[in-house]
Amino acid sequence: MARVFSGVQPTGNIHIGNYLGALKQFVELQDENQCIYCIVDMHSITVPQDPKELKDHILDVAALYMAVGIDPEKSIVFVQSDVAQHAELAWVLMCNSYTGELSRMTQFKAKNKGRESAPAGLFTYPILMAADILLYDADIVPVGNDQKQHIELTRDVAIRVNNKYGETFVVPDGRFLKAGARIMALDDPGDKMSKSAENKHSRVSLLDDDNKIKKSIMKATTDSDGIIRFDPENKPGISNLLNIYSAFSGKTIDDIVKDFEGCGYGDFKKELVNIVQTGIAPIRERYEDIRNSDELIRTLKDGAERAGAIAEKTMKRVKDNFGLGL
Ligand code: AQP
Repeated sequence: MARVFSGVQPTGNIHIGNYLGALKQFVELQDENQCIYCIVDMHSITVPQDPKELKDHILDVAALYMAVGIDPEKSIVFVQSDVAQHAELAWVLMCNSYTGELSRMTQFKAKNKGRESAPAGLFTYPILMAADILLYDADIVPVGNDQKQHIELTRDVAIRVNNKYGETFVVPDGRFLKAGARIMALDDPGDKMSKSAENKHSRVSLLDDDNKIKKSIMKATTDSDGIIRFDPENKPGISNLLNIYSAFSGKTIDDIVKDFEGCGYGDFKKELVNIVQTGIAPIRERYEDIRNSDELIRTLKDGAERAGAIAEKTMKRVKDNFGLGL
């Protein structure tokens, strides 16, 4: 059985990009693998968070995990800051990584745009992510395309440590889906869809009601030639919508383009609204029940205990190999 690890930041409500790029894979993988899914709250504080909102978002994301189909009987689900070894291992890895490689990370460059000085945590974020993954000897890391560079860095650091200190870490592989690997913002298809973007119509969140879904999709930026064709380079807006359509319907993009031959963007968008509303409604309904149940906290505490036991074993191996402690 392969070990799977991944996480989502509690920085807001999960959107269809997170769902199609990552969460759908989380669910697919849990029958055949040992899966560990984390709510990575320590990552979220690399940018300022309101403490009360953060606490709520942790539980929102946890409830959404279960609502999309993650089963805590099959998978371990927990909150990152409840397992102290994440921070402990991150320090060890930071001592084995370089400022040069971290400054090449495109996500850091994007989040740091326009600032004179960045929080050190924003800069070292990919190392905390490497620690999350390596702590659990993960073989597979299901993520969206935006995390490709961070997975590569994780592999580089793992190989570097193994070469220097002897076999310490499993070298993981990223797992990326074809249809949902990179969903772009609805208002600007040059940017990826993001939880924390200011314009709420840039995304569809899993908790949006039907009205909001309709508004956001109908307002989505397209182009002026009005022809439904998949061409991400020259027609990024409609290509993004085709991608979303394909991921929700399971149809190939070629088939969708054929189905809508001769139709305008308005007709296509109306059908997309329908498909997304239908896909999201059952998740939203399940979420309400789960979010309001006492079971949620118990599940997360139990998950932290199970994750902590694995993390402790890895840290013992790391400390032994590095000569740390008594
Ligand atoms: N637009 C996207 N398309 C496909 N996959 C995506 N992911 C994120 N955005 C897209 C994947 O979702 C998982 C969880 O992401 P995260 O919460 O750890 O952080 P992120 O990548 O920074 O996501 P956001 O939504 O953009 O959050 P903020 O606004 O807080 O930065 C990851 O597997 C990611 O690849």
